[in-house]
Amino acid sequence: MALKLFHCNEARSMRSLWLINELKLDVDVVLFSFGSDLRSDDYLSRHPLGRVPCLEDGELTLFESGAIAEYLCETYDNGLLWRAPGHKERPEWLQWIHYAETIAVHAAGLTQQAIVINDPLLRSPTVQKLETRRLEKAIGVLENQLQGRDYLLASGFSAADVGVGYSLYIGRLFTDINAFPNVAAYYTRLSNREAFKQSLPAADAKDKIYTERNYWLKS
Ligand SMILES: N[C@@H](CCC(=O)N[C@@H](CS)C(=O)NCC(=O)O)C(=O)O
Repeated sequence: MALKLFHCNEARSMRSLWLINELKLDVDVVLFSFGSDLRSDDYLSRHPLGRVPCLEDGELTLFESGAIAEYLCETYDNGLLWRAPGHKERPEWLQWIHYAETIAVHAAGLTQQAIVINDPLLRSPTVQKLETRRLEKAIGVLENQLQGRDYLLASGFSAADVGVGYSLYIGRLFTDINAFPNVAAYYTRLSNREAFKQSLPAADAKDKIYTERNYWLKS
């Protein structure tokens, strides 16, 4: 039976979709608009906060993109993306899977400031500055980690790169990642992957969260 993924274009559910595509699994994508679609009683019965992603696999319903990544790897991995318990890179793999959210929360805060809060007068330049600085600090950690290697783990590409790669997909809209040469090259490497491209919004998608390339130029 196919997996079912509740998804909004460019939201954290893109992580789950990208990983499902890397694993070449069958999936039915339920595509929601970002906003009121997520607050139906039906959807709230799956995700109590009405957020994405949410994954259904048979009887199982699971939310939180990091947990979904771990579940998909331990259930369906083809031997490449998981670092199983006992693997010497296991602790590091877990660390980077979850570090993805450390980056994403700053990008999400900036999304709220630049997009969700419609009225520019209600936005806070102080919050924007602070979140941008914290985003850049978090990306700086990747810059060091990627010195002399192509992916976060020495052994190569893994699900951790999918999680972090999504965070950079959003983060690069709020700061110039070219200031971090290792990260910029890493992001290019990730965004050239077929599975990444398959997780992007359709060319004619109307429900995109991000309609501009450089939100940072405005703050
Ligand atoms: N830590 C959660 C975050 C989930 C989350 O906040 N998703 C956002 C999209 S990126 C969402 O659904 N927001 C809708 C809302 O807050 O109403 C995860 O990684 O799954």
